[in-house]
Amino acid sequence: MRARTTRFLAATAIAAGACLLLTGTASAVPAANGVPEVLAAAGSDTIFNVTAPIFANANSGTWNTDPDNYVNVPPVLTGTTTFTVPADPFNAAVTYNATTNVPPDGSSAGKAALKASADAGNGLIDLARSSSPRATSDPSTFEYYGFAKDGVTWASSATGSGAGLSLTITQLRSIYNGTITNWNQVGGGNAAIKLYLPQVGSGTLSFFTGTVLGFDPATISGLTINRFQENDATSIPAANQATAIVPFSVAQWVAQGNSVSPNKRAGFTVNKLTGAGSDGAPVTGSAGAYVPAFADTFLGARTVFYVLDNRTVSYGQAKRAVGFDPTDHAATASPLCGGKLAATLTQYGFKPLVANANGITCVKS
Ligand SMILES: [Ca+2]
Ligand SMILES: [Ca+2]
Repeated sequence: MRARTTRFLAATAIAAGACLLLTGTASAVPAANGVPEVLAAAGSDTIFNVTAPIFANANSGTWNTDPDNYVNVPPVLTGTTTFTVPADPFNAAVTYNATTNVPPDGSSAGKAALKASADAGNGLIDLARSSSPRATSDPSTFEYYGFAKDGVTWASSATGSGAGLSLTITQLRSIYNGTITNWNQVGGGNAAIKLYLPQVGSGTLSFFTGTVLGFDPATISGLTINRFQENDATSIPAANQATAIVPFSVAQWVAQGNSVSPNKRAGFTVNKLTGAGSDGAPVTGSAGAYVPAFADTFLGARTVFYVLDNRTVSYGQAKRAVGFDPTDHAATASPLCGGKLAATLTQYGFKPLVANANGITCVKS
């Protein structure tokens, strides 16, 4: 896998002779600066896929006259696959692989890479994809731009022992604390429940354990916790899929069902979780036209973010694609924060945020 560089290279050649013609846009976020920067995002799996069209808009939208190249680093590489973040005036090219230089996998790793880039002044990672909010350990220079809501609920195989069930929040917690151990105790088939949680460092993991469950099952002695790559049911061994219970991002499930993200559902469905502020189905519609259907009051609803560090060398240029400034309104903010990408967000299974009085659809924190 290689980052798309054609536009960047062509634009670099143009900029070399004509950067004075790059007069910027009407945006009140930082103006185009004519410098051909590479803006690389890393971290969360949950918003990896939706970042592709957001960055495509920044790379080829008519609003952006700057010769920048927004690059979306995948959270996981396998086999001999590599991914190169091209060089720019501030940093040499860096190639990630599956073994010796793995990309940041998950929100925490993405934010650690952002901080490391800011500390080093090299601008390797300019944006962190995050499905978890600000942590007390974050540097004060981090800026969170929340741009949509995702839902996290439980999922099971549509052909397994927990197929099609509805669980109460109490039942879900009793399953993950080891009180309920068999699917037949909640109306399913007679089979031991295999507990799965996402990989350590996942924002979905920290949200599911910290907010939905209210405890971390990994701290309970005697429980067997299996790990899988978040939002990827194919990473669960086939022999365990029929009896597994997993947390799953509604957005990722919808995007995979709408064929805008690779389908890694392996026949798993996201299911009803009642008693948690949204008793209905988390998703409605049919294949190709699924939409998220959880209420904003759902305990499993969470905001997703792009995180910037205002110390990084390309901070202002990163903000042009995903942020806004206090004086902005819908027409002057980034397209994402001016509400112009709402249809894209929905297609990828996210609920756009409600616009404020100025039409801004992002929340800064
Ligand atoms: Ca630039
Ligand atoms: Ca950079």
